[in-house]
Amino acid sequence: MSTSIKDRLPPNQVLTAKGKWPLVGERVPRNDDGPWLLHAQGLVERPCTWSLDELKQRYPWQQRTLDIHCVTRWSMLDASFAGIALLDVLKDLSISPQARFVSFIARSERSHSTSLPLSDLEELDPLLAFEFDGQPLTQEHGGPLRVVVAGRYFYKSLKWLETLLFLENDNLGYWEGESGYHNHADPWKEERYIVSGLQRSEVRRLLQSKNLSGQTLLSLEAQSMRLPNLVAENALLRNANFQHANLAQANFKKANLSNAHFQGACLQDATLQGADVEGANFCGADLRGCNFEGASLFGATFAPEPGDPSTVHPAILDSHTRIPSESWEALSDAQREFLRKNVGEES
Ligand SMILES: Nc1nc2c(c(=O)[nH]1)N[C@H]1C(S)=C(S)[C@@H](COP(=O)(O)O)O[C@H]1N2
Ligand SMILES: [Mo]
Repeated sequence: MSTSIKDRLPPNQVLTAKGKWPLVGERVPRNDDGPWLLHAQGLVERPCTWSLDELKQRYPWQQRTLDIHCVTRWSMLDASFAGIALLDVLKDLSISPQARFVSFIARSERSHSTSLPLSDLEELDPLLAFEFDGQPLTQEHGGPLRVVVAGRYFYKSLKWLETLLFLENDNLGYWEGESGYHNHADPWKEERYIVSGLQRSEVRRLLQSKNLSGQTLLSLEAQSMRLPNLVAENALLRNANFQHANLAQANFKKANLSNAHFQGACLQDATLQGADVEGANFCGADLRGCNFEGASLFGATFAPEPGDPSTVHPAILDSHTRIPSESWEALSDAQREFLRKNVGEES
């Protein structure tokens, strides 16, 4: 990897395999036959509505080549988007002086949203994108119209934009509220998560019971703990720190372990079936007999990436380790290569 590419990767991000753009979050917009309109509402002098054609005619067309950084650790460099600048649209609106935030709301079943402070817009210069790589955005990637905010984790880039809502007080976005994603989201400062609100004593009690099933414990600290046979089915354990922990035969079925740290952990005969391990790090972990069937592996790491220090060791696999090759798709080239050599035949 050339130094210039490394300089463009924020801390602890990995490049997606070439030409791969993972799908994250909602897959389809709300089922609605009406024409696609964009609304500006809330603290504006006059609410506005545009059709997509009006937007394209009215505002200068912009081509941007941007780097995208997903909170689950994959990055896509030099993504080429085209559309119009949000700042150009805002020039046409008289936004009330007491407005301090814009909430982007999606035409989606759960009215998915995310927000930005108005004071950050000048610097972030969000694009209202219609095209990717010279083609209309596909529906699953937010077509016909999505927000693209370079300089923030990709959850700030809303798919299927329908409403710009101007607010005095912030309206915390869907992922920011549901999953503890950091509301500022600067990838260069690694602002991924806010930490769990649970008391330390409560966390300790749960760990001692060895049963975390169904619990939500963001950014759990369990480094070097002895937790063999831990049961954590369906637990929400984003960003958990399990480095060097003993998790032999642990049951993490359907758990959310995105961005969890398993470096040097023992996961012998553990099951991660159906788990979300996006962005999780398994370098140096003992994965003999470990089962990843049906797990989601976007951005997961099992072995050093090119340029990593020599202190990063690969995971230990054996013929009983199950990492089905269907799930290798969105891994980086280096990770797929490692699995190809070490999972034996593509199981
Ligand atoms: N409407 C909507 N927009 C969304 C999401 C979502 O679930 N719904 N997920 C966000 C997240 S977490 C990411 S990483 C990107 C993923 O966009 P992609 O599926 O095109 O890669 O969209 C963001 N915008
Ligand atoms: Mo994301």
